[in-house]
Amino acid sequence: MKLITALHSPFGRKIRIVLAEKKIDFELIIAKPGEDDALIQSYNPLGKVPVLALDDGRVIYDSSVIAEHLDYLSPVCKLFPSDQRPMISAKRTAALADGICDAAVAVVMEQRRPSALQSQDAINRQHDKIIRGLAALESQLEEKRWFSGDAYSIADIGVICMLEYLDLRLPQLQWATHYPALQQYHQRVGERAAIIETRPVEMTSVA
Ligand SMILES: N[C@@H](CCC(=O)N[C@@H](CS)C(=O)NCC(=O)O)C(=O)O
Repeated sequence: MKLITALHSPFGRKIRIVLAEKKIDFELIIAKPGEDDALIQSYNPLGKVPVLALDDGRVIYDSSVIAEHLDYLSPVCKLFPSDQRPMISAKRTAALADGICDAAVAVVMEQRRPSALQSQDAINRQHDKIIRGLAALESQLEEKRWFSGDAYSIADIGVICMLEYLDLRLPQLQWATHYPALQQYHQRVGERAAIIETRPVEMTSVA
């Protein structure tokens, strides 16, 4: 199977972590939106990465669907709880983390426009989503070891990818100084091998 993604995409990183945790072999095709749009659009009409191209010709997107497919493929390191309540809780937390990433991507894209065309209102609206999302995750985590139930799951992968994407693209937020439970959680979970080996090169530590 082939994974088509940009290395800095938090959504693509989620899938690289899932593949590493589940020890599934794949071919990585690096494609950047804005530079490799024709290639990306040939797989996904939305022109977004990540995309997973299966050996039987099927193509899967978006990242949440890919992650669920990979979890179904291999029993190693089950990432989607099978019981309904923890499964919905894990998916909801993963959706919240993805939504924060969507807002962070929107801020970055707005800030890349010529300054005269940028809308501060649009930036503030996305920024507020990020802050509300982080506050919700902080209170959801409390003293817990994992976001969903008593095991590492897709929720944890989504949250870690989101936190490290904020460090990479919006370091001025300094989320770690405002959310101590998330900061401690990140220190601990960020030491997993699959997370270390997929970390963007600009980020060499979890500090
Ligand atoms: N919901 C999608 C989001 C994917 C996404 O927004 N990817 C970004 C890169 S981080 C992208 O490809 N953007 C290009 C575009 O929106 O045209 C997923 O989970 O896969």
